[in-house]
Amino acid sequence: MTDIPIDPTRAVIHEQGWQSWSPSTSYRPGSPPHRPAGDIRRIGAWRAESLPAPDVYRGEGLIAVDPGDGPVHVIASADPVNSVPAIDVSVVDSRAIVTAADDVVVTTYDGSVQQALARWADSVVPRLGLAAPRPAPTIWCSWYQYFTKVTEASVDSNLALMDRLPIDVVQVDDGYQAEIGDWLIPSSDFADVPGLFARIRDSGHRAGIWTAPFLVGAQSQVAAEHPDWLVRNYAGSPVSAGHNWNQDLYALDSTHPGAADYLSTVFRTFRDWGIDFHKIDFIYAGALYGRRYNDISPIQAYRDALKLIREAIGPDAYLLGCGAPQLPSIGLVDAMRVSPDIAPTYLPEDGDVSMPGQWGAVLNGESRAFQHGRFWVNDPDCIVARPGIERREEWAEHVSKFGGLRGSSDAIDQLDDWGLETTRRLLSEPVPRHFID
Ligand code: 9PG
Repeated sequence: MTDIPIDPTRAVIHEQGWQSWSPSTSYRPGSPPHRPAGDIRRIGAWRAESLPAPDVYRGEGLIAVDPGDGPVHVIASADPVNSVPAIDVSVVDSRAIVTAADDVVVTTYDGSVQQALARWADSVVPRLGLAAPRPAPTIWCSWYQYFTKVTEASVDSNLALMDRLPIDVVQVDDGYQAEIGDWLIPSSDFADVPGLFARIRDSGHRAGIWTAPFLVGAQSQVAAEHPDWLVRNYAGSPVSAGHNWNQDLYALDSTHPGAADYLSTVFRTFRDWGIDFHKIDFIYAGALYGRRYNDISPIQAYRDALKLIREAIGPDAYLLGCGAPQLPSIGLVDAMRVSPDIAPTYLPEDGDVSMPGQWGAVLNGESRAFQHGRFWVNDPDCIVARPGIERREEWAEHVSKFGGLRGSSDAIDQLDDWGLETTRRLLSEPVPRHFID
């Protein structure tokens, strides 16, 4: 569709990944792009419908080519929130050959790749009539210390020490619920979920909760009772939304009136419990291809579902997207996770850079810096500063430089002097309006 002359020794190609965890980074021609370690990873952290040929650079709705001897070319969807075509770049000698499945627009900008992407984002803001994002609260999150083993008692014990840190919101992550999809049924480690949120508020903090609202676990009650609420393929089987928590995952069909009602009830209930911070996770599942009750595009279904959640949580609640398609979320969230998870280890477990580890978290946090302050507040993932976190000093530096939303995720009694001091500093620092001017 277009051919860009390049200097192959100096050129750079910048891929934009589909969702929060999908690697987004720059490559020199000839260096192989990161690719998923297998189908489960592709569905759950890359893009289910997208498997580029080897030796092709692929951006989802957005890719940039810096030819090395001239202005940066930004190739982007003509309608980035509603249509996210895969855009491929293959390099042949001194040419970058761009092909795309749908309408894309090529614009050239002077400066670095990040500056060019920032200029492109600047052009999107007025086109969509986006307001400047609200400043983010500071949060404490249970995940990176307790993972799924979180208990009501462990949250309470941190609540008792919370005045050591400048925290606005105490956010309970994955683990309070009985199953993935059964958001109003407590796990056996939580005797009184609404009571816990009341105690959080009584302590002077705002209350936050994690959900994966468009996921339905195969072992959940909602899957057993409402098989008609699942997105299906044309053969009639539920579409795979991946595999995690030792079970197959399906996608909730938010266009089904019963499922839509259920989603509303869940979030209205949380609102009644006094919760006004929502981390909605794994929301790529709302935009998977498949057969839905209403025959609308996956992205349309996704955007409608996010609006439904906003309606239920109220206009003042703070909404953080995670595992979220990036471009289709513009205008619908206050903050956005822009990276794979941070983890105690630097490298990801199975070598797949979309998986938890500081390496992938830093790559994406840097590559998506241009989004901050334009589309939303960038969430680089939580500060973890306790002893035992590999290369914790480097992580703190990254959060300081690229952290829009600032959160802490250590058990407070595990922090040594350096950890406590650093966490306090990162939570108190002023956050710039933009990371890239
Ligand atoms: C809770 C966590 C935390 C975390 C999120 C998300 O592909 N995977 O298997 C995969 C699992 C977990 C994960 C990301 C990917 O982490 O980013 O902050 O909320 O869920 O389960």
